[in-house]
Amino acid sequence: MLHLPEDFIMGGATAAYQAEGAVQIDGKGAVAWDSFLAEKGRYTAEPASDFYHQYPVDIALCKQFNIDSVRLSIAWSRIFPDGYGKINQKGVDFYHAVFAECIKNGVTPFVTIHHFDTPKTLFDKGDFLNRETIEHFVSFATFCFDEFKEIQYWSTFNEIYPLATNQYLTGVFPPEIQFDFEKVITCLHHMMYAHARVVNVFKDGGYQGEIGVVHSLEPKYPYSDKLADIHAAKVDEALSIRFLLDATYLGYYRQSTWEMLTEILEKNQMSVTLDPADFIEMKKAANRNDFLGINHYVSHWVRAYEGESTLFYNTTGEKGTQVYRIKGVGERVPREDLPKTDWDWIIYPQGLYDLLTFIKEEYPNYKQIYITENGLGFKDEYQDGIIMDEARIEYLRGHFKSIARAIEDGVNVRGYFIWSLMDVFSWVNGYNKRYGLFYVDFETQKRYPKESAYWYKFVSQTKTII
Ligand code: BGP
Repeated sequence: MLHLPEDFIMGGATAAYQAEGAVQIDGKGAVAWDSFLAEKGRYTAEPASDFYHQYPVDIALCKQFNIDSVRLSIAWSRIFPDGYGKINQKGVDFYHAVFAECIKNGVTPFVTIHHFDTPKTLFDKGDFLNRETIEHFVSFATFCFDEFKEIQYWSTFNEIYPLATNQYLTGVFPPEIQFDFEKVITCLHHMMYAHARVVNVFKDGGYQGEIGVVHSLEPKYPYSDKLADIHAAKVDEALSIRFLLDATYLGYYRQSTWEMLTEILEKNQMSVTLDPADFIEMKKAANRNDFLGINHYVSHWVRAYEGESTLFYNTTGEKGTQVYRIKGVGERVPREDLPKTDWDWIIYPQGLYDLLTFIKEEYPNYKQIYITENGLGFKDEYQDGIIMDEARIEYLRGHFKSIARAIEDGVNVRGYFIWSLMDVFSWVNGYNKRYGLFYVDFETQKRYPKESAYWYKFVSQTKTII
C-alpha cells in the first residue's frame, strides 16, 4: 500500500469561465469566448455550474469531503471590464465573498490570475501577441496582489502552451488560426515574459505568500526506436515542455531547445525574433518561482512526419477520430495497447512519474510541485442520484500511485487538485465531458457526490492510496 505525506494538500480545481456562469451580469466585460460560442451554437458558458451563485454549496461540499483547497481563477473582465481602467466593484466584491467563504470553511483558495479569458477589448487587439496586453496583465496582477490580501497562493497563468497552440496551431480556440508557428512561439514567449514580470512585482513588492505558474505538461515518447522517431519526439518535447520550463527556471532558452524550435520554424518557412531585453527580467524571475503547477492528463507517442499539417480534434467524444500530424514536428500516434478516453486521450499514469522525475533532474531549482489538474473526462451516468464512476477512481488511483512513487524517489510534490471539483463546462467539448467529483445537474444546478468523491475523501483523510 502506498502513502502520501501527512501534509499533502488534496484539492479540487475550477476556472472562472468554466464554472461561474453569469457571464453578462453585474458589470462583467466580454471575452472572446462569448461571441465565439454563440456563433458555433453548440453550447455556451451560461449557466455553466452557476458557481457565481452556488459557491457556498460547492465550498460546503469541500468541507464535507475533506477537500483542503480549491483552485479557482479570477475573471479579469469581471474586475476590469475593458482589461484596464475602470474597476467593476461588484466583481471585486464577488471574489472577496468567495474567498471569505473558503477561509471560513477551512478551504484554502489557490488563485489563478489568468485562465484562458483575456478581456475581449485586449483579445481583439492581438491578445498576448500584442505587447500592450503584457502591460495590462502586469497591472491587473498587481491590482490583485494589493486587493486580495487574504490570498496566499497565486499562479500567474494557466497553461500557456495549450492557450498558444489552441489559438494559433490547432485553431480550436478563438481566433481559430491554424499552423502559424510565428504566432505560437511569440505568444509562448510573451506570456513567459509576462509571467516573469509578475513574479518580480510580487517578490520586489514583498507580498506574502507563494507564486508560481501552471504548465500543461504531456510527456513525449518516440513511437519506435528509429532515429527519425526519436528526433520527432525530441522536437515535440522541445516545443511543448522544454521551451516553457527553460523560460520558467533558467530565464533563457537552452541552445538545444532553441535549435529545435528553429527547425520547426524553418520547415514551415517562418521565423521569429525575440527581444533580448526580455531575458533580463526572465533571468531575475527564474529562481523566484515558489512552485510549479502541473496540469497533466495524457502522454504522447510521436512518429516522424514529413507531409503537410493535418488535424482533427475530437471534440464530441467519438473515440478513434483524433488526428495530429504537424509539419516540422511529427505525428502523434495512439498506442493501441493503452487505454484511452472517448476523446482519445491516452491513459498512462507512468507518464506522470516520468515527468516528475524529469523535472527533478533537468530543472533542479523547481522547489515545489503541485499537481494543479489531473482527472478523467467521462460520460458519467446518473442513476437516481447515484453515479458509479469506477473508471475515474481507477484513473485517480493510477496517477496517485505515480505521485507517491515520485515522492519516494525524492520529488517534492506538495499537493494535488483534481480537475474538476464539480462538473464544469469544457471549452471545446461542452457539457457531456464531465470531470467532477460532484455531478452537476445543469438543469437544476443540484450537486450529487460521485463514487469518486467518497474515494477521494478516504485518501484525503488517511493519505493512503487504496
Ligand atoms: C485544461 C484546462 C482546463 C480544462 C481541462 C480539461 O487544459 O486548464 O480548463 O478544460 O484542461 O480539458 P477539456 O475540457 O478540453 O477536456
